Amino acid sequence: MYEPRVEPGRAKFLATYPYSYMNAFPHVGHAFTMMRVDVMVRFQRMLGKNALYPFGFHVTGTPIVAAANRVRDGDEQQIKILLDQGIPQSEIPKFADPVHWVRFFPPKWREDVDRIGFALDWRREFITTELNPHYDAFIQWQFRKLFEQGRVAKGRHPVIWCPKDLAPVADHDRYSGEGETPQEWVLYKMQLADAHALGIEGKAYLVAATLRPDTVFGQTNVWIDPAHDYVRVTKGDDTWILNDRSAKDLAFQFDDITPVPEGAHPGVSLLGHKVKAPGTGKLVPILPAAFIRHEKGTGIVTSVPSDSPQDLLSLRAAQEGQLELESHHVRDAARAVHAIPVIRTEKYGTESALRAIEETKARDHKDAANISAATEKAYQAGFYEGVMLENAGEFAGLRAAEAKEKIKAWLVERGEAVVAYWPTAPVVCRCLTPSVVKVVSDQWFIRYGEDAWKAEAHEAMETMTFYPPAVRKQFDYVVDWLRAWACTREHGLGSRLPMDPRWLIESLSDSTIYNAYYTFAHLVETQSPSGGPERAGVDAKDLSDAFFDHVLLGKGDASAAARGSVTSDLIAQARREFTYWYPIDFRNSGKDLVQNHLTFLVFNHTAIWKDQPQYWPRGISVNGWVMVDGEKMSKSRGNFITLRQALDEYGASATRFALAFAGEGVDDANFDRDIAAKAGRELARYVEQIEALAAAPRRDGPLSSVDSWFLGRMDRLVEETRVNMLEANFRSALKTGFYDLQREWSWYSRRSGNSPHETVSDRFMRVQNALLTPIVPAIAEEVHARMGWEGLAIDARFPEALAPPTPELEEAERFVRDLLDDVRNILKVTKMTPKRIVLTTAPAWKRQFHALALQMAREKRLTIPDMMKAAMADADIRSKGGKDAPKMAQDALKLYANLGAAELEARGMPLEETRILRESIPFLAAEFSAEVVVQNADDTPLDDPAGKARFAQPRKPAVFIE
Ligand code: A2H
Repeated sequence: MYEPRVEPGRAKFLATYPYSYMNAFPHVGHAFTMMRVDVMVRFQRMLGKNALYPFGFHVTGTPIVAAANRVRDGDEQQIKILLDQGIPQSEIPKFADPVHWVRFFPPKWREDVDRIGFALDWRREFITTELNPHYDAFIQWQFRKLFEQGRVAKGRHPVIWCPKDLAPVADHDRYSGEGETPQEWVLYKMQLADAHALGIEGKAYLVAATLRPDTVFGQTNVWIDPAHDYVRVTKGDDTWILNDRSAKDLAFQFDDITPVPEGAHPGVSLLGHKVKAPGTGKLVPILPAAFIRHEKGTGIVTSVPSDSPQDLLSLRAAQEGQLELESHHVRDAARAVHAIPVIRTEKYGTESALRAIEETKARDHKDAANISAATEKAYQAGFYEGVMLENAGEFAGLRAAEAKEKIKAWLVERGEAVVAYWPTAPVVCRCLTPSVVKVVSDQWFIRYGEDAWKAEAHEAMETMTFYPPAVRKQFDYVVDWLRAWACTREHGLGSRLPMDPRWLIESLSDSTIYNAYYTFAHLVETQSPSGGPERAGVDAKDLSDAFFDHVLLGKGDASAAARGSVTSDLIAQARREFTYWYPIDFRNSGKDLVQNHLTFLVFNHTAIWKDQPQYWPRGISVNGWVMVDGEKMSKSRGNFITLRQALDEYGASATRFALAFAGEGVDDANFDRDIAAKAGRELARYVEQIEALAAAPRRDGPLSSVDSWFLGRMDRLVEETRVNMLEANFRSALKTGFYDLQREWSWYSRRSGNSPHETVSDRFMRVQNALLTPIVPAIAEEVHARMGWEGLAIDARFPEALAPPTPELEEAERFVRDLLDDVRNILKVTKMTPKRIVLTTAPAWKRQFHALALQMAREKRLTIPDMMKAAMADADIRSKGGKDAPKMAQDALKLYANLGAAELEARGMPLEETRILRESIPFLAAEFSAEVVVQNADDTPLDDPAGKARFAQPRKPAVFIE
């Protein structure tokens, strides 16, 4: 049913979901994301497209192997994770073998996704890694291509690194800290003027970490934490003093760092000494500060009071003796220090720090919140807009941001600074070890940092559709921000790097262009990871580079690429499949993959299909996380739901309904268990509704205005639903295509005295069923079959809006609906049981009055004096309503002054109110079980026992009830 074939000439739609990692059962979060692809595929099929939704299984990487090892080692926590998933104790030992995971989970996934009814083409399934030699050949080819283009290369780069696993820690290898990257710091080597006074032989340096080397010429002193014990390490021939944690961290970046045992230096012992400031060579004092945090930098901070609010306030504190540990020597040394301006900004002149402190009213050196605000302000002004002053020597006149890079290089060159890295925020590996930054040089990288490649990625994205459109910005940002990506690992499952087979390609790198593999997978693959029948396929050994070159790039001819089981016919067929199905039309994933996978996908497509932009992706869609009952899904909260639990509990259609209802856009979605529980009943009611409608007596003959109104209203909702679907706003589609339509239908039923016109009723049944088909196909199929309609629901066309919009009829219905509400309210307030209801519509002169007011409102010149002038110019109004005019002008102003153009348009539409109400008498009489009289205030004689008729206004008939 979902195995589409190449049909030249027929538009196609390829939609994909990033294959999941096979270490657990799918949960409702997975289901939500997959469901979005499913709804889109089904919708596109109903638009007449040949739609393909393939599926695969990702097993590349370390988590499966790590988990298998834990099972082997009897790790209780890991075993519990498996038991909690319903795996029997007796089966557990098998999970000590990683391959067992790979064999176990895909069939389970298939069971679940088939049960929920995703429209998957199983012929194209596959698993990744060397365990699948066919896919492996494809990945090898891909990496050879990237290597030939110089996009995969060995390099020296900082990476987030696990000191326990001895491997880079990519986003999905992380327990926490997703998205954090190595941040570059500059370490100043501040040489101690009197190292041997501290018992150190040779050159010794305090090592201070800064993010602002552009301020190097403004250094006045250096801060240490007097209460902390610093350590000493040797670095080559030199001695470095810094805190213990940073010494350990830096050992991952510099080979020549050796700890010096017993090399502790209590901070306080450093006070009274001086160091040479890099860049200026001036001797500056070591002073104590209270703001230093030892989890950051080196625990030693150079001080630039002109540009750093923290430094300036700490200097004041030291000068005023506010720190306990201080001696008067320290105080005197501090008092000799004065800020040295180095940057001029338009906003703050040369005193950024001082002025920012004034603005934020930071009180003292401990006022952390205000200091941080001041720092941000000073930074924005100084770094982005500031210009270097004369004392910056060769850097004078440069913008600070530009000077930063140049000064950094200059200091490094002079041997006064080195570059080092820390993660932008703490990262913890899945093995629960805190990560560090390591500068690796024997590693392979994909060079996402190259400007030329970034430009290609931007170019590709220009013509792409993003769902929702706002995520485009994030993609642009990520393209700019990405750096070289460590693409290999020593351990785990994967494909080997062809250029250097001791390395395995890591899991985000082997999954960038694999959507192309789906297009011909069914022709080459043999195994069925999900437990289906074996496929004929080919011998993987025969999948040469020439094969992929021809099939994917169109190079050479099919016969030249033929080898053994890979015949030229098969190659030609594979090429037809690829050129037909590619590119990707819609790839949908959770928002966590924007910063890596989805952006990598764009990068790699532009590289592999360098001059063939017709194969670059066309659409990328992103969704938020799925909460359950408004809370983050977690095992400990007891709201973690696997897909199979949801299916057991609610059934497929109700689960689908609740997933579609859960949300849209990048905000977090919410799977509401109440909605899921109710959806079953709601859908059952829907089936009954259609059956009852088909069986009910129906009216024929000409259409009434209410019939026409409903047809028009329904088509408006059809159009809105179509747009919602196109934009992947499936929750809105459910609202317009089901809830709104049902509400209008029930109004229509009442209005037509439960005697719908057969044309209306037939169309409603078809339309409603079609609008529901992408979301709950099984229900739609059920209705379709019971109705005996031709073919299948899933093959029906998505309805076209046929009826022209009918604004007059819509306005008329709104008028009746409002009136109904008014009468209801009166009855509620007066607690009356009505016998007779008299409705009086406004007299001609009042209609004329309002027409004038609306006209003036449309022309944006509605004021009381002007309104009065216009009213008095009208003889009829003057004679009949002269004394009421001022009050009416005030009311009109209130009514119309704030309405938008569309509403003014609607209100201005002339309605034959009396006629409409007269036609509605049977309806109103039935709604209120009372006699209903309709008249116009100009009628004579008037049926007006209580003198209510004079309250009649246009669109608001006077109501008298007895
Ligand atoms: B900056 P972020 Cl002119 N504890 O350098 C507290 N603060 C530390 C630290 C530690 N262990 N290690 C470094 N820092 C400071 C210069 C500078 C800095 C100027 C202006 C702003 C500025 C001179 N001090 O930082 O929170 C260092 O001071 C503004 C934030 O990781 C380092 O750069 O961004 C900065 O904090 C890094 O702080």
